[in-house]
Amino acid sequence: MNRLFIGTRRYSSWSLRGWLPVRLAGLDVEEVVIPIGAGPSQAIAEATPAGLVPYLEHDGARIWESLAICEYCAEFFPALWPEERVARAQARSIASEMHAGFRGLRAAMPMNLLRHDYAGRGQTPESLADIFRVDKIFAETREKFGAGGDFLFGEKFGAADVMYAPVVARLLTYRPAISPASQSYCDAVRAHPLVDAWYRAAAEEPQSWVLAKYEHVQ
Ligand SMILES: N[C@@H](CCC(=O)N[C@@H](CS)C(=O)NCC(=O)O)C(=O)O
Repeated sequence: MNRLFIGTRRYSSWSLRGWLPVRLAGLDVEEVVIPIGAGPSQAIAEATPAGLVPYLEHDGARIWESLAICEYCAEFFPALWPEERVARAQARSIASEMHAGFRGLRAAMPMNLLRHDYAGRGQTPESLADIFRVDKIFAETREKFGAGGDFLFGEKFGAADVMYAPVVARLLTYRPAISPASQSYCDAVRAHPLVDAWYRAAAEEPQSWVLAKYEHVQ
């Protein structure tokens, strides 16, 4: 059975990083949504190898970790990574940097897609340092590799954009000061049809999945 396990769309930033490449690659999978809870979920622990979503089962392969899901999807849809070697190296580096880091940002500014305005909240020295670095990554990457396109590596929305899409969601909700170039990138990511589809599905989720800890960020 081909299945993609994801968590609550409004909060689960890692699930978005798994879902986007699966959809970009056009894999035919059934989506299984397991609502995330205030603490670790027994249902997620039972359904997935590492007790984490996203988790993909596809034609006998079992893949967990969002970056591994990106790599798996790129086997079917190589355009997830830039074709050119130097650009591809940059894409892999910034995607890995996201996957392994930015803990200050993630802790202080949890993703909440349905909160349209948390302006000024979540600003800690650590989150602001991470945002400074993200802003630099967006600016440098687009300047060197963007070729005037909307996304990090030009016209194609690829794996690096996937890894930063939940960061963009946070920047749009918490509205820290970012450069105009980063702002226009954020607007382009938000307007991408798949990102928009994820937001619309998040808005359809039941009220009973709302978690107080993500609704009262200071
Ligand atoms: N490094 C993992 C992180 C995955 C992760 O932390 N997922 C969270 C949801 S966003 C989760 O499943 N938490 C366990 C739970 O809620 O029970 C990845 O890249 O996929």
